[in-house]
Amino acid sequence: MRMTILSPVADRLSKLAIELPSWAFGNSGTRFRVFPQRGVPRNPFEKVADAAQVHKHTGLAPTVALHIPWDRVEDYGALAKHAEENGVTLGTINSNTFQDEDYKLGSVTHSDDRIRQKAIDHHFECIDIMDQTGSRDLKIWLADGTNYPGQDDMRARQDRLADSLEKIYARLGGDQRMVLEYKFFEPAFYHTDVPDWGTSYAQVTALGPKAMVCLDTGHHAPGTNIEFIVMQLLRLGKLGAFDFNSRFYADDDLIVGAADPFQLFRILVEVIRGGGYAGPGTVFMLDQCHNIEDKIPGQIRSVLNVQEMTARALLVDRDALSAAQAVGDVLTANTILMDAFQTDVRPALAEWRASRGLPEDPMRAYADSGYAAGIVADRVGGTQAGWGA
Ligand code: PSV
Ligand code: MN
Ligand code: MN
Repeated sequence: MRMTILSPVADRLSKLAIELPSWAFGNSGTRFRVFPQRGVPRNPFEKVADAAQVHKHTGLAPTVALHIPWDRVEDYGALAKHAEENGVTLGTINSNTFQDEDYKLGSVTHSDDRIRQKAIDHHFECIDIMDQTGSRDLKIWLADGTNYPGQDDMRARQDRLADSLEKIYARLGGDQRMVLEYKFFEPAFYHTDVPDWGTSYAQVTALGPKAMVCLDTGHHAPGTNIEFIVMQLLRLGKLGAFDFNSRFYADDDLIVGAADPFQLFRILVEVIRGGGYAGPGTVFMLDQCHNIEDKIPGQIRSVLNVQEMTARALLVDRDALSAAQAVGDVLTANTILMDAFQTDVRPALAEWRASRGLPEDPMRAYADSGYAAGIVADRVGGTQAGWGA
């Protein structure tokens, strides 16, 4: 690669890896309507094949996260082999305790021991699956909460949560981890049992080093300074994973970097500053759905957005920034950050791709590949993604 603005950071840029959600490839929508698309996967094998297309054209997405039971199969070894044959591997296993009748009033926080044990057992099943897929991480997001003040004892629920998580944690193998995701509301509207990073942090810290926090960028109140939370969790050694997506109003799950690219940049600046970039500690995942746009190009655009903002964040002149900060030069410090954000890295990224044998324009390469027409012709009766439907 000839010298470009990215040459000084090219090696670090090549370390970027983003995990794709299997559920992004199935049909999804809102509670108002699901608009089905032709050619969507009919099973987890086809979801993995579609995810592999994203990696093939971008080199950025080597792993695929599964969601259980949506991605339940007879033979997980066969699914892992299929992934490898397609050039990717299976990543995080997501549990799901939000679609079963029994969990109306809670899952791992439920006051009924039978239901609580059922939720714990589901997580044991997820860990068994991790053993077969070779996945390291179990991701737990809980819909648990209440709708009305007085509906239940929030403190007792927190205690049951701690107890359940302890049992799940005890099942993890030596190299396995758990990440606990927080969300401030929905589907519960009065209180949520893991509403914020502080609660997640308190719960995982009580468990031990294999339990970490998962930060979903769409799970905060409007105006929240998410990069501050990123800084704090990295400082505390507990930022286990991101679920990247964009929001305008609530849990919108739009394409990452689409709504507020500057926020994504600021988050990535703190990730790099805090040592969370490209190490084993903090996984970059997407948690998105594509309700009205095509799914594979939607995921390609998403990983390219992350790459673009990562490149800009890597370009921040750290030494100059520290010097300006040290002397309290407010405007210079701000200018240094904004210079990096406002750098157009797209031409240099195209060259960076070409130098690695990747298409300069992955969106175009996918469009020209004929894959979309192939799946439309081959697949009839695709699956519901399971979320938002
Ligand atoms: C909940 O809103 C969430 O973001 C959790 O990560 C779930 O695993 C995911 O959605 C399901 O799509
Ligand atoms: Mn999420
Ligand atoms: Mn969400």
